[in-house]
Amino acid sequence: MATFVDRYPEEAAVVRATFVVAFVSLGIGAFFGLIQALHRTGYVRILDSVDYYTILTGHGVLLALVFTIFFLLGLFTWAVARSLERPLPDIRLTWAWFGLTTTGATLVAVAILAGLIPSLGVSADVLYTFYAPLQAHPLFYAGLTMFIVGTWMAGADWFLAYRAWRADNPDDRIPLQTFMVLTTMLMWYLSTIGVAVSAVFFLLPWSFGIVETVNPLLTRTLFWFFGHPVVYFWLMPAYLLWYTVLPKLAGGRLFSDPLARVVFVLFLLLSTPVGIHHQYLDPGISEGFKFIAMTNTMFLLLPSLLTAFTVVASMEHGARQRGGEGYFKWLGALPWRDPAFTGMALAGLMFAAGGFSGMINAGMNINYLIHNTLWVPGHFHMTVGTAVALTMMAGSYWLVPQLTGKRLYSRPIGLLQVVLWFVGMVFMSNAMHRAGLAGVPRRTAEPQYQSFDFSTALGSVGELQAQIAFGGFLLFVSVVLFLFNILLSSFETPMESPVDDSLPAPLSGAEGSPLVLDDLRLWTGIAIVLVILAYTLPLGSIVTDAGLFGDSPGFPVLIDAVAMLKEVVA
Ligand code: HAS
Ligand code: CU1
Repeated sequence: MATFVDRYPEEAAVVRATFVVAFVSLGIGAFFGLIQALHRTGYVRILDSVDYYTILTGHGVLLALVFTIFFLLGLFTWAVARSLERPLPDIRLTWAWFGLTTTGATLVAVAILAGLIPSLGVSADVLYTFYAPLQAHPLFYAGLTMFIVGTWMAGADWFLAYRAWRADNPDDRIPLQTFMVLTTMLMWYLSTIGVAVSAVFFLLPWSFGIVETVNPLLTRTLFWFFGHPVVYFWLMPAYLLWYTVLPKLAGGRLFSDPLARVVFVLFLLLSTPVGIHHQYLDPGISEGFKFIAMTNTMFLLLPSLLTAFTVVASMEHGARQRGGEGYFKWLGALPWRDPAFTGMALAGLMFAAGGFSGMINAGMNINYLIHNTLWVPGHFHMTVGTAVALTMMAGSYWLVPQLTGKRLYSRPIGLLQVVLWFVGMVFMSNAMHRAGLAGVPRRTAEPQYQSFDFSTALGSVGELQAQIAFGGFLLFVSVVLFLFNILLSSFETPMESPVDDSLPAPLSGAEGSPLVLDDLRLWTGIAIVLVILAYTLPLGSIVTDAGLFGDSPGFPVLIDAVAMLKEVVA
């Protein structure tokens, strides 16, 4: 079987382009992370603390939004072409969304980094969550809007490919990888409504001075309408790799295709109506709505717990095909020398801990203890920072040879890199969690206060700071090794024999699952109803309390139109 790059050369070129943008963002964002880790622990301060927030905004945007989503764009393009066994409908549309997303991301990055040169008068020190009352230059919101529209176009590209495939295969079940892409994009279309409304109707006109004020709680709630689902937009590509590639790397087969479909349908249904779990301490939202968000969040643990079961069962199946035995000894039979396998397995292992800390976050009462403390960055460096980022790096070791036709430069370096990432993250995220419990705040350049010492139950904050700096340093070294390995792979000689990118059939296939699972219209309809139930009243009360635009009446042109209408009617 020819390698992907031979079968779909044009799609492979787009995937390579998205990976280049993703990896450049990874490198810059990781460098900023090193600066932050050394700065806030007091070891090395190369910039003024006032510039820390520019670097922190760059770190969050380039890593959490650009690196992850550009990798997703490439991975999903690969997965759709591969699993439908056909090229995308029109490569011009594909390059168009790549161009729009890349231009948008570049404008956002320019708006952020311009903040380091005050004379430019452009800044966006709004952190990656960019909610008011922090305000960025219009360039930031314009770039963000372009980026989001570009991702919508990418989704349309993949849906058009699916529709063409469906016309030729009216009775087949949706191939699993395409099913995962389409359900993820449906969730993305629904959840990005919040951030698109916030950016286009409120933040952009506000940053242009067209409206004087916004209602910060409204724009913040619209952000979190999107802000929790976006974490699953990062996670679902990792899950696509854990479900469809990791079993093969383990030498086995996916335990259950139907269970995988159930998991992705649950994410489509439940990802969006929970965003208020980021706002347990926000005034202006009633406790009742927060309680509903908490309850929904607890349901949301199910798809990941199902994943833990399915993926580990698949790994065990692989291990036993390789001669593994016993209750746990089979772990030793797994291919731990393969950087792609070991990176994904370690990412999953850390996600078990990251998920646990997510459960702590989700408890309304216990959240009061950790909200806005360093515990939360501890949580998301295990989730997006490892479950997602390490899986994407590990997956690249398996994907890049298929996209270039050239072998990986060094598997040993790849193995060292993934282990270094895991060890660095253990140090950094564990210390962040513990510092958070001692009350150390997040998003602060200098978390020390006059005549006040944080006291921890175990050890000292100084010891925790050392672990954060040390862990952060290991993570940076790990990224350098990753980029070095990928870069040198591009200079390797082309491989004679094609890469085996075949994926074994699952142990229990789609044919064993109810056809209704593939009824994407039904699941999307239910998802929309759940979002309406979760958000109508909270948003309604927020607008009633403090208006659409806060203290100002809103768009002057709208005000005049309303006044004119009143005159006509009167
Ligand atoms: Fe979270 C805050 C709750 C998952 C990311 N989260 C954040 C923020 C980010 C983030 C970025 O309820 C900060 C936002 C900000 O800047 O303010 N989170 C949860 C819950 C889950 C969860 C309940 N988060 C994620 C994922 C993320 C992510 C995934 C990124 C990808 N999170 C919260 C809450 C807050 C929050 C509150 C607000 C805190 C505050 O007050 O600000 C759940 O989805 C977790 C479910 C996961 C599990 C684990 C299952 C285990 C698996 C591993 C299988 C093992 C394998 C390998 C495959 C139950 C699937 C095994 C290996 C062998 C060798 C066998
Ligand atoms: Cu969340």
